[in-house]
Amino acid sequence: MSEKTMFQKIIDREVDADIVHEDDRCVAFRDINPQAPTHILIVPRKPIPSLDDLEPEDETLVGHLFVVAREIAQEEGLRDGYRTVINCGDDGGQSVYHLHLHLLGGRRLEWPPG
Ligand code: DGP
Repeated sequence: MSEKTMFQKIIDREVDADIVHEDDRCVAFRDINPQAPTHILIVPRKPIPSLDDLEPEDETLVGHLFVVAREIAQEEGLRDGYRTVINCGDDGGQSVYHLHLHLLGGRRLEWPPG
């Protein structure tokens, strides 16, 4: 069996994280290296490595991640907007191979990304 990712260890409560939301399908916690005043990762419990590994059966799960992102954005008071990002693969800047949705806000974010 392949080694658990850091996010799987957080989901399994083997590694500490600042968890802000948890339900039967996902866990959300603050990024250890925040790029904005609010930087939260929304991670499905299902260990899907990346966006590129999604199956048709994951459609509802991915939608759920975005609904949770919106709920957390409201709780965090991100009234002026926020950004959601999924990095995919090496060129997409993915470093942890357990699918996750970044929620960033609390400052004006630039576009395009580098
Ligand atoms: P990505 O590059 O899209 O794969 O984003 C991975 C993010 O995960 C990155 O912003 C840093 C964060 N991260 C990595 N390891 C840990 C950890 O152990 N705890 C927490 N809270 N975040 C982590």
